[in-house]
Amino acid sequence: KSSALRVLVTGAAGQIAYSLVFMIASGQMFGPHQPVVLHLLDIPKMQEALNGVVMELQDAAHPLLQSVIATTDVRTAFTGIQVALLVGAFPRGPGMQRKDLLKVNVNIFREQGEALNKYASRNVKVLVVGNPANTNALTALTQAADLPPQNFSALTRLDQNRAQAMIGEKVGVNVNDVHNVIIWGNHSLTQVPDVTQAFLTQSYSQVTPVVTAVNDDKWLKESFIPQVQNRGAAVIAARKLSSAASAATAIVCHMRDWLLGTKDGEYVSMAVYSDGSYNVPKGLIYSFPVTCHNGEWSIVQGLKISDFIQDKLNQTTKELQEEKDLALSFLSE
Ligand code: NAX
Repeated sequence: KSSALRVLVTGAAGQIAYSLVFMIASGQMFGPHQPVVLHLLDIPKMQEALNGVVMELQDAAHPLLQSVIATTDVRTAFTGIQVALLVGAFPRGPGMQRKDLLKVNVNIFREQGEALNKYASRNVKVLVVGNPANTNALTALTQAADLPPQNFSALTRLDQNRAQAMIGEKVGVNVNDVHNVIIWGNHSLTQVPDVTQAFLTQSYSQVTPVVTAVNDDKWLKESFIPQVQNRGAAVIAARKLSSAASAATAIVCHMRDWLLGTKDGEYVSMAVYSDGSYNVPKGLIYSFPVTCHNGEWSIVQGLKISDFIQDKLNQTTKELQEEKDLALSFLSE
């Protein structure tokens, strides 16, 4: 019997966590034979709500859940963790400037980066979900000098899942038959959904490029891309709350693929530390197509980038570079 994996979820009294912690406890993230200890962190004013989540976890009676540590103390939360799902962040209030929002979050992720460096397992795998996710991941990474930058990532899998579902809907195939849609860059409105490498596999029939199956360049450029970019806003408009269950599902996909590996011939999108691939400046946390084996990701190399996509990559790169510069200026204050 394998020993329990220590998994931290921050923002544990929030919306996404309310789906996520039950998925983890039920074995969907790490498989049906991997026991877990959940470390749950939220801020002091959420302590009571957090206690309620613990009660429900107990009542769900999942056999893989060995124990729960629910706390508002950063050190207790981060000690010995092997997986860190950093979901909590400061939300953007009405009238709040992007710059002010970034500053508050730089302070949160500075503290959490330091805590990772001091208290977490040396192999800890970190996924940042709280927005601005890419730059929050970069902030945490800069404070964790003793940990490899390859252990940090940010979530763009929800964007990928949205894009694949939209293509499946358009051409009338199950989403499971849609492969290798890429999300490049920032988890923001400048993200670049790219179907140039994507293909369909319908059971027992030929592999077809998505571009051929859709056969509508105007739709791909003028409807599909903005619809993926704006899907989060559409959910907020409808639900009066941001995406939560779909975000939790995407977090499960991201971590499962990272730890247990991607399928042969298939790649997934993860925002990771740029090594300069595709002329993306080194050191940005940038969403790339990756494959994963033995708990390590690698960026898929050699894909052909059209001028249309390259122009969009330049815009998302510029935005991430600006966010990085701003975050570094706050860190040096
Ligand atoms: P909620 O506001 O429901 O929950 C956030 C929780 O985080 C709250 O309970 C809050 O008290 C807690 N929190 C705040 N600061 C904290 C700190 N320093 N330490 C620990 N906990 C802290 O938000 P929810 O809907 O769960 O979304 C969480 C984050 O995910 C938001 O930043 C949101 O923008 C982001 N998202 C990112 C997505 C992505 O694809 N990267 C998609 C979904 C989501 O919008």
